[in-house]
Amino acid sequence: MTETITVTRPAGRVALITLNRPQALNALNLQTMQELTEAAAVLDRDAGVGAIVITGSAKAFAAGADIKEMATQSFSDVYAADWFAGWDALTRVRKPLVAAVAGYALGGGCELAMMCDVLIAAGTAKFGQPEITLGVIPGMGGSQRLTRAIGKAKAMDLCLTGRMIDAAEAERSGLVSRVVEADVLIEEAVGVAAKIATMSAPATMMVKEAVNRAFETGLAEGLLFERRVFHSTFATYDQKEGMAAFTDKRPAGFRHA
Ligand code: CO8
Repeated sequence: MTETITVTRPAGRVALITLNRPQALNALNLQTMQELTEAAAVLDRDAGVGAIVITGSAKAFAAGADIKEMATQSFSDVYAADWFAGWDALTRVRKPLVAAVAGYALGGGCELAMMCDVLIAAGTAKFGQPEITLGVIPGMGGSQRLTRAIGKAKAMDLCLTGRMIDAAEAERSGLVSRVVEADVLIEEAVGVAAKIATMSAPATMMVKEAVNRAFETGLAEGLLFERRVFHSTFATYDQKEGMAAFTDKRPAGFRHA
């Protein structure tokens, strides 16, 4: 039984996952992450499903990660729990994912849409990475997938200013593949998924794998990531203790936090 999403089967081999936290504009809390990734994994294993559509409401696809849930977390909390790493499960779904976006797709909402393979927007869609206005940066792939999708100049613009772009600009930028009227969004997205679901199942998975390969990181990026994480260890007690213990020639008393 899920509380933050609903799962339906609107057409033969198509499953539709609808985010369902209207009171929070579908803000993505940990429960949503768990329910959505689990539902997608179950559908991925279901031989009767050929493609999966993910959508929100008319007002909001998702207005970001849940700020109220995050607000009081410490560095140790988010680091130890590896916040947002659970979303990676969605990118391991092998069947094509179609995002149907109406209204706000902000922060984690934009990042969730970008984890999908085909992104269809209603004319009402608004995309943005407003994390900078909260004093943080994108944490679910926004700085990486957005840059690959729309290029450095636009990604820097969106991530540094937090401004929103409308569906037309998102299409011009290459973020979305089609823009449709809001009242036919689900119908169109389900139609695209139904068409994909008629194709060879292994071929659709191979296309997905092949296109996604184009997004894989190279050595330089991996090294930069490693270096930045290395830098962040200097925020911990254990780095100070470990290095002091070396100098003092004694065993380190790590707190692991
Ligand atoms: N989280 C929690 N609650 C939210 C969120 C959110 N992201 N967005 C909206 N809500 C809630 C509001 O608080 C409000 O609840 P309540 O009625 O209890 O006050 C309800 O949804 C309705 O929202 P509004 O009244 O604000 O609706 P409006 O139509 O006036 O405004 C907006 C709509 C413009 C979308 C506005 O709600 C907004 O700006 N939301 C926040 C958008 C945002 O900043 N998103 C990015 C979040 S951060 C993120 O996604 C990644 C963080 C990565 C950090 C890494 C850390 C490890």
